[in-house]
Amino acid sequence: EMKPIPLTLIVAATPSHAIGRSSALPWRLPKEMAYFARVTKGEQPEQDGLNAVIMGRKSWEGIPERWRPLQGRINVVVSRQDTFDLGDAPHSHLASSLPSAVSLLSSIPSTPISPTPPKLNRTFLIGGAQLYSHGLTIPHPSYTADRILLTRLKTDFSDCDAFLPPVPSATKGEWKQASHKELCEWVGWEVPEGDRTEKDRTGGGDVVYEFQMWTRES
Ligand code: FOL
Repeated sequence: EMKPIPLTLIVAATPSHAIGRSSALPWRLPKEMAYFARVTKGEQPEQDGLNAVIMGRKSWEGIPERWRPLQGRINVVVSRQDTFDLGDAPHSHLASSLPSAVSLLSSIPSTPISPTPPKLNRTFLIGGAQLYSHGLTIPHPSYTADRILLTRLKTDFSDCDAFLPPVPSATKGEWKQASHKELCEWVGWEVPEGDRTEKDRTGGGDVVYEFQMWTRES
């Protein structure tokens, strides 16, 4: 019996749980994106290894090419197309399902560039809708989605086509919102508390959001 590896979902969602439009984010919020990058890279004082991000194929395609793979993190892309082309991105891997992505991470192969496999620190599920839904609803012995870093946007966006599934409460324990202090302790640095206002750089207006953490007992 193997101990399930903890997965942290990280997501920004509107009041109607919208997360995406045409494989991309409906908004451009540089400070919110900087939070995503800083949290997923990780800066725990004791951190030795690399964090990993697992994402679906459409999410990979939605990341601007110049940012792919997400630097300083092991990237795993989930696609049913076994020939899907990731390019020659370093630290990037293709898996056919979420369980395969997790199992791949537990045995990262060494490459000519990194003759020793990097030590794996935290693993984040970064979307999109299909993968969040799998992570939250389908139990598997190899992993447990026990934490959500939710950026709760207080503004809605039109024409979205991807939504966060309603967080299940009946199965596998209740989700509880952690305190701001617990969020800071978990990420290892001082996260801004309460409502933040940032201008949407796609040309929209001001967007108000809050950084939250939710956890459940596995
Ligand atoms: N979670 C949160 N809180 N916000 C998000 O925007 C978000 N986005 C995704 C998943 N979870 C999220 C998936 N979409 C990039 C682009 C799209 C994307 C995720 C990441 C991206 O370009 N990231 C770079 C940019 C860093 C920067 O601009 O500062 C990175 O290095 O992470």
